[in-house]
Amino acid sequence: MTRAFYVTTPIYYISGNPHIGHVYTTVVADVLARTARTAGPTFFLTGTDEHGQKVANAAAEAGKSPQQWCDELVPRWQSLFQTYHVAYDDFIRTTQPRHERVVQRVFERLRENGDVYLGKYEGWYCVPDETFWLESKLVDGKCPTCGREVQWLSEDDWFFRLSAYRDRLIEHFRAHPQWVRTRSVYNEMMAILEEGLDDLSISRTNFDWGIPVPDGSGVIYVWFDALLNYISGIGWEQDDAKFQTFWPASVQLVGKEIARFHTIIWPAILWALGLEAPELVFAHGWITVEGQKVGKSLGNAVDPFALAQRFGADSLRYFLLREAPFGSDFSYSEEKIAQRHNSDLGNDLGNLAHRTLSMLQRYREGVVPAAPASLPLLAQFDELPERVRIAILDLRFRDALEAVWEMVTALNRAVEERKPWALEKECRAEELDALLYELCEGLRRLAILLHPVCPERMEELWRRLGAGGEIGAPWTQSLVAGAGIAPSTRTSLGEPLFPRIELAPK
Ligand code: ME8
Repeated sequence: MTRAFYVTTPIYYISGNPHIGHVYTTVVADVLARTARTAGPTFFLTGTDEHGQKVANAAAEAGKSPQQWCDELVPRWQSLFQTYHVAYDDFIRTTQPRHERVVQRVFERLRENGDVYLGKYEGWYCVPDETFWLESKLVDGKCPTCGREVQWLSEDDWFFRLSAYRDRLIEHFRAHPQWVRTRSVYNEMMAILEEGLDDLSISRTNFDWGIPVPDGSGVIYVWFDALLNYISGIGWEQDDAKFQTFWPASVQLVGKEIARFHTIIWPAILWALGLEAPELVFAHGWITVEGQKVGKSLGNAVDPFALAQRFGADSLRYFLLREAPFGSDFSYSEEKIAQRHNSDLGNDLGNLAHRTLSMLQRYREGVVPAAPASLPLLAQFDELPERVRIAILDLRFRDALEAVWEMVTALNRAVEERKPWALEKECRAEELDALLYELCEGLRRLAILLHPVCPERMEELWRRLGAGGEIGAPWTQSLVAGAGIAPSTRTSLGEPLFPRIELAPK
């Protein structure tokens, strides 16, 4: 049996509006989950990180209670993900009782086993990043990550004995050189480990928007709280069957700025609980605009609702996966999105669909002809589904799409070389039937292969083809085991799938 697949995104701070960076990680997780679901049990968790000083400050500025603020904002995030056709299995909010219970239980468990102890914290704190910093790490007295002001904290806090896990972390990194990707993040984390680890303060007493420390003063540090969503969201100590099925996570996706929390602090917490570390933490690069990371706090966020309306959610999804190898930074601009949309989706794929379906209308009244004895054009792509699946599950999205485009290109080339209009004129009906059938069947296979990336548009293509059954059905069966498009199926032409986008000249 295939092992179950569990993919997570970071849970997002709801201190402001979502932007394209949040869409990015969530869409990637969705593509993984949609692909994994065609092979076996899959769980995809995303959600919102609602505690901490940063959210409390944002609520106070808006004149609202933090809870009211969160309750009002969560639907915006959920509708954003819906706009981008994200099919998560669960959406966790850290203010939900199912999560709060887990955080308190973990805290108590670790206090009992000595991994959590009372001490004094004196040092610097960056509120926007919700991160503690040693004096020596500050750059010009400011946060080394985001460059903003830090505040001095002096509190009696609870500490997590992170330093005790250093050797095990180093061993784990050495034994599993692939468990943290990309390689540069792996190296960066190794360097931190080699430098040494301090224990981590995990409670705060100077504000109160958080999960209360059980039988103590203050609230639990937002990162300690937030990381635990990955296990509370699959029922740790609440739904054993589910938890056993899905833990350890197969892929935890994060932006590289929070790699340290996920590859150093998180495994240590898990080990303190007697649980396994995730199989893979993939820390990806940033979407940038004019060399700057897109982010709400840096003020260059782009409204993702407006982008979906302008370019189409599926075109954005395609752009995000195709533009750069997953892992590296890449710059975003409306011109680049429009270019990908017009060339790959419009001219290549959309045109293939449109010319096939319109020739079918013109020459065969929209009906799929009889299947020929063999499919020579498609035979060269019999291995493609497996190649694509392997590339996607290895997070090489660009490779996967390039492989699919080999087939798109081959089919377009076949139309140009074999000139169906000439076959029609010369009354070579059998040859024309064979070609049209192969093009239709090719489109059906393309719809399945691209469904994880462009779910809405591919479902539309599926309908136009009149293809029966489920588009997301197991790939190997529906693609290779002969369940091809049935002759006599009635197709429809419709408007272009990816209509051309003209950008106004600047
Ligand atoms: O860090 N490019 O939440 P957050 C690519 N609550 N991805 C980006 C991005 C960009 N410019 N900007 C944001 C938090 N992201 C914590 C996480 S998890 C237990 C707690 C994505 O709202 C990327 O995945 O600041 C990044 O790590 C995440 O959004 C940060 O979201």
